[in-house]
Amino acid sequence: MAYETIIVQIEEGIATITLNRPMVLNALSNQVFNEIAEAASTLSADPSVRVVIITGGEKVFAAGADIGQMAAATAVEVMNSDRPSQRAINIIENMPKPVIAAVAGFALGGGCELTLAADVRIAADNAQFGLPEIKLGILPGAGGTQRLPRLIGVGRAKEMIFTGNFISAEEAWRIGLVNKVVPVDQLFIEAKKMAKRFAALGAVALSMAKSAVNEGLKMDLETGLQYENKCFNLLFATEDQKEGMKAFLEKRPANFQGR
Ligand code: CO8
Repeated sequence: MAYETIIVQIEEGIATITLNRPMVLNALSNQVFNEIAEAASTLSADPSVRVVIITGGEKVFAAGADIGQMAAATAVEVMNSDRPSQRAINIIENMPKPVIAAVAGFALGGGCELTLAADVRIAADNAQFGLPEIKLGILPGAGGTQRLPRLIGVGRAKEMIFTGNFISAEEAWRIGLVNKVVPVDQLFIEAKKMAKRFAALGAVALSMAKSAVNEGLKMDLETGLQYENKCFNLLFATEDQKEGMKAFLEKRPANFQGR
């Protein structure tokens, strides 16, 4: 599929999805969400892709869902739409490989919510995060009311959701919303560095570890521990487990094949 609102590049097993609507600060129209969903599904199924980076470039991540597109919608239209935003963000969250959000500039509303579906968030020092939906008379409806409290705790999440205030990259790091803050000119270098570390590891183990965390968060502790145990057991059927442990015992780097 030829994309019009995103750019997809693949280099040495690392795929980068770049949001590309600079004139409207990468506002996320339904077309953008549909293209993200399509790209993420394609990259999920491509065994040569080990890690995915999602970014908006060095100036802005995304200033939210496209307000122009939503302004005149009726409740019935919104209810009956197939919710491209939720669908795309869920696909990103459930990709069977690590997803890194590399965030510069504004990550607002649906843009912030998109970053919450990534496994790791790296912020440039010019990044600003916020859920300003409340100021538009709506709420963060692309997962923000659910994923944000799970990530940073209920109190801080409610403050962000109820005030719509933007927070700096430093503050986002302090409250655990982002993993790392780097100078903006280092953003892609750091994201690639982390992606390369993931890419060198066993793809099946990474995928199972991601599933154990994501699915486990939906379960009570006892069920989650059982699920973790099943994932753990299954990894002993992989060549990567044999190779990883053999390499350790032979005091050499492991050569994982992703099977
Ligand atoms: N949607 C559409 N266009 C936008 C958006 C947006 N979210 N954000 C910015 N733009 C456009 C502006 O209209 C402007 O266009 P033009 O040049 O034609 O006037 C252009 O981008 C540049 O923006 P500004 O001139 O406003 O730039 P500033 O630097 O002055 O301000 C801000 C930057 C502070 C980011 C400001 O643009 C702003 O407040 N944007 C809106 C932020 C916002 O409220 N985001 C939340 C949107 S709602 C949402 O995300 C809901 C998600 C869940 C539901 C999903 C269902 C689809």
